[in-house]
Amino acid sequence: MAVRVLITGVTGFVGSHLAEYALAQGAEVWGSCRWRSKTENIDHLRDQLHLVECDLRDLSSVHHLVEQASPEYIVHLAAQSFVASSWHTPAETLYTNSISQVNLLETIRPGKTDAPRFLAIGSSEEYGKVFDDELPIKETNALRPLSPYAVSKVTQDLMGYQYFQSYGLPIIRTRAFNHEGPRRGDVFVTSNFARQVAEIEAGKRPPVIHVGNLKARRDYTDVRDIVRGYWRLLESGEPGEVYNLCSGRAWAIQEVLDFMLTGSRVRGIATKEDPARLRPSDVPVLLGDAGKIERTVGWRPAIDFSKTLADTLDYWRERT
Ligand code: A2R
Repeated sequence: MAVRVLITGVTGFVGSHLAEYALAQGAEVWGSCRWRSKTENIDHLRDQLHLVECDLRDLSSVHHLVEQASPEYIVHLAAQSFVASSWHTPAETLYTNSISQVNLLETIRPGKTDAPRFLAIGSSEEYGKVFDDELPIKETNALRPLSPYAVSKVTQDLMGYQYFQSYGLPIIRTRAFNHEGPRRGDVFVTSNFARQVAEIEAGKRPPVIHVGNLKARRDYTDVRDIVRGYWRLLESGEPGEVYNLCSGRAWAIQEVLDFMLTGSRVRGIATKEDPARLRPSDVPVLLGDAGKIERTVGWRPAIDFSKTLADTLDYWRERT
């Protein structure tokens, strides 16, 4: 019998890749979307997915969603996912990210003996301020969040811990570091650079790339590796535990930019700093240790990040 998986936020960047992966594993895939959700990421999968309309902030809609899908696995991806937006909408970010998850957990709690295995999606942003002697970051590191988004993810993470402790729900918590690839929203830096380069190549904008903080260093993994890791955790992660997903190598944003410029078909593209792209406090370095997930479920990334960047650039070239 095919395993039934419910993916909240299936229309999003990660959701669409996870849906592809789950279908390839032979799973029956259910997903939540909103009436206004853009479906371009999943249009190619439409006839293989069961879609249920649901705003996760509404408890009765969440009851309906879970009843319809009757899942054995839930991957709760839906969120206000963008750090930069969270500075402008802190209340909405905290509300959406915490209330959506508590609605799901309250819905599965009464039948806890046969409750679905639940993946709570945190983020490396939860670590926030990290000192040099704490690198690479293990799951035991202190959480010192530096943005409203990060606080919302700490809330989701600790809520997962509390529901596991209080009710024994099979909740596995994740803290993925940056993940990129085709379909990434253009508000995220790698995708944004790729889109700008593709538009310059197409003659749609002058040969100048607008940039923010190029010094920040991030641990990047391909989204296709991340969803494979999520699936391994669904199958055999330890409930109550938390897992980093990362590559263990940090790229400066400057290196990402250099890669895009070198790969561009236009020579001599200039860069210009845009103050609107700088944040009130930015995490300088995020570099993770993926030893725990590797020991537990045998996962490690397989796709080189230069391929991720090249595929992202091609994605924007096709769309431009
Ligand atoms: O905003 P929509 O309608 O396009 O749908 C987004 C969905 N979403 C919601 N779904 C139901 N009720 C809500 N109140 C609600 N708010 C947002 O979450 C979309 O389908 C998904 C977010 O997709 P992306 O922004 O592309 O996020 P991404 O990169 O796939 O991140 C997945 C997870 C998130 O928890 C992030 O915080 C984490 O990975 O890094």
